[in-house]
Amino acid sequence: MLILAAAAPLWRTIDQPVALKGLVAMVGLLVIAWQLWWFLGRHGGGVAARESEAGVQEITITVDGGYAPSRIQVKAGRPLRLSFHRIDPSGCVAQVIFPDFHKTLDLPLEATTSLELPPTEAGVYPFHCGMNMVRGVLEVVD
Ligand SMILES: [Cu+2]
Repeated sequence: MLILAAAAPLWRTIDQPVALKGLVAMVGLLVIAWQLWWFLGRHGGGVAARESEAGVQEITITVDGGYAPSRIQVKAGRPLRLSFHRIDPSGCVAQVIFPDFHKTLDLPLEATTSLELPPTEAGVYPFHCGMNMVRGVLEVVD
């Protein structure tokens, strides 16, 4: 025999004050804005590489959920050595790619791996992880 439960609904709408609805919507918009900034925005100005006595520009970039610094400023026409120190176990950042230089660098965990780049013309040269999710920029200025 089939017994139908009394017509109590499984859930019911609890009406909330407009102010609370507005607050929840505002928080949602703030989270969206923060995500856009986090993934797409500029995070501060570039950090300049320092120059060794041999005239090689050098900078160490920490790889931990992102590149720190993620904007690197170097001078045009001088050789450059970028050292990546990876402490992030995520496989996402196990590679860094410099498309403009046709260079791909494997980054072993808990190690510092260096990439030498030839003297370059002024310009903006992005780099990114193997999946193009984590990004940085090399700014070469005259
Ligand atoms: Cu990735």
